[in-house]
Amino acid sequence: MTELNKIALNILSNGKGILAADESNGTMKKRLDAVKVASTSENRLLFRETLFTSKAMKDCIGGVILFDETINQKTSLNKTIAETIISSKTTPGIKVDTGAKPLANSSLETITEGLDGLRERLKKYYSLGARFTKWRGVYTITKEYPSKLSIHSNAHALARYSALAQECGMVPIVEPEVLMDGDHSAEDCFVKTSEVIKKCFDELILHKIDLTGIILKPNMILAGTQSKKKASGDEISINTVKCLKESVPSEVPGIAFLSGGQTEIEATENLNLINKNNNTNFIMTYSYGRALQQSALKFWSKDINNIKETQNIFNHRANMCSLAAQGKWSKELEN
Ligand code: 5MM
Repeated sequence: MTELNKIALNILSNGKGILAADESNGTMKKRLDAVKVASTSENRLLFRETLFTSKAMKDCIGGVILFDETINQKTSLNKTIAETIISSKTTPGIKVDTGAKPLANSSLETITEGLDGLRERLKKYYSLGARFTKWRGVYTITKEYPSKLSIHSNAHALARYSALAQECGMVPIVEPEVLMDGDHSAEDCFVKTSEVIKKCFDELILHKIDLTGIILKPNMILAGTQSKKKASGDEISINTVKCLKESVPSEVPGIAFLSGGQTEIEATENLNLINKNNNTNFIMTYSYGRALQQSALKFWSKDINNIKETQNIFNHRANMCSLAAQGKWSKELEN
């Protein structure tokens, strides 16, 4: 077992998953504006420290994806964020892309940037305690998109990023996110997601990536948010497993889904069904941002010093996700 494989398995095994707390300041401002809290660095730290010191960190969270600002902050006890996360036997990780920018010659689509100077940034993050990294490519479904150009160029960037992360001793999370926005069908989502993921692995293999030392972070196979025909939980789970079985090489140790705008319950229920229908050797777990934080953030915004109750809400959500990652969740447990 390589060191990278060990890190990946540590993050994903035993019903654990990933807390995606890597919202850039722009996204965090949107989240905080929505609950009427000022988006200052102090408030961003206060909310995140509340989550990072909760009980669920020990029981349910194998890794936390951080944003650059957060990994450089110190907690109220004057500990670094990485130390705080490691003290729960959880692994700190870091988002290293610098965002999705308009793609030249297909400017309604995006290409994720951040390769310039990446080797040096990775070394700095390693010295700060990060042992895994994240890079997200974003794809939209319409009649003409995602274009071959966007599928190819984002896969190429994901592979170059992965090679640099592994060179530096860190596990790359490869996140090709096919967005839920649009009126496309679940069948369209299946076809496009399969094409996107297959192209990512073509490029990862070309760039000699150790596939046992990566984590794939894909979307589930869902109909678009404006589609008239929604897929049932059974359809979502069966098609998601089928898509991944056909598109992901068997050496990959695990898959950690993004929630992508599903409600907390939808994301939990679908993950549970995916695990019930999982006829692969891949670990299938969560790497949720909104579907782990939403209720906690809403409660916290009413009283930002009520750490205990905010943590209780987060603990519950993380417990539910952890049960879903083992196929042991049921609706009754939500009460
Ligand atoms: C946490 O949000 C991440 C994106 O932040 P920026 O847009 O500010 O870069 C995002 O990559 C996230 O990790 C995934 O999309 C999963 O989050 P959700 O909320 O979809 O589970």
